[in-house]
Amino acid sequence: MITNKEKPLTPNLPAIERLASEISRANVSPLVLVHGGGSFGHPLAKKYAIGGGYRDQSQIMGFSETRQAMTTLNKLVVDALIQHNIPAVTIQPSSCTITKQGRINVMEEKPIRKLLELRFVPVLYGDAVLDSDTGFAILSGDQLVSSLATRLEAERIIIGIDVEGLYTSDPKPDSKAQLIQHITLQELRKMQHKIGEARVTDVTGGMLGKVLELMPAVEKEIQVILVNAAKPSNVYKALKSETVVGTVIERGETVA
Ligand code: IP8
Repeated sequence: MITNKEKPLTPNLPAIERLASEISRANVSPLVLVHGGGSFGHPLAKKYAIGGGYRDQSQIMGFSETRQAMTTLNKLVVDALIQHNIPAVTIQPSSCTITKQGRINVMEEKPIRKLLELRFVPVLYGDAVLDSDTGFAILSGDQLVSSLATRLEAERIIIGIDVEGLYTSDPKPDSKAQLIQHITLQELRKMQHKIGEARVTDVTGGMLGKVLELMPAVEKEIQVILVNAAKPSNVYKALKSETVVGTVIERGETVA
């Protein structure tokens, strides 16, 4: 969404600019922002198979390049935020996190807490990180959001995507696919098998995998809202807790 997915290393500057202005207008505090890798992180991570961990020296330059590409995208985001008068400060995930088998294992969160205390807006992103077992790994923005929200006891997580939310099936090939406007953890667990069944990653068009990553946060009673950030004002409305088309995920009744 904040990059042009078809073209490697190409930002979507109008989208970055618009989202920065929506976030500024909403004026929510405390706030932590996390962005993904888009066409900056993903093509390089794929080219050098960073997600699979260290195999040989040929990946070493690729790891550096992936990290550097992410700092380039992050700078564009933070520049736009600062221009809109948001006191944004980057926290580089790869400098404060170590994963174990791709899952966050060590995370120094004190600088983030301190920034929030002083009313800064910490900005993090999906990153290539060091891994205690596999050498390195890709830490997705989704895993980061879920873990951070839980650690910082966030009230809500707003996920800006380029579709309306979670669908019953992939809306691209399936015209009968319906937007799920509200789903509980229990209902989500029932959908979980769909991922296993499908040979392709995700039958709901990539969204179910994303949502499952957020389940640990929902379990802690943190509400998750998925909105189409490609549509102007959606992120603003979600930040202001106004009604907005999307998917709300809540813990619901205690799950047996
Ligand atoms: O876009 C992945 O983050 P995501 C970041 O949130 C990299 O999955 C470096 C590919």
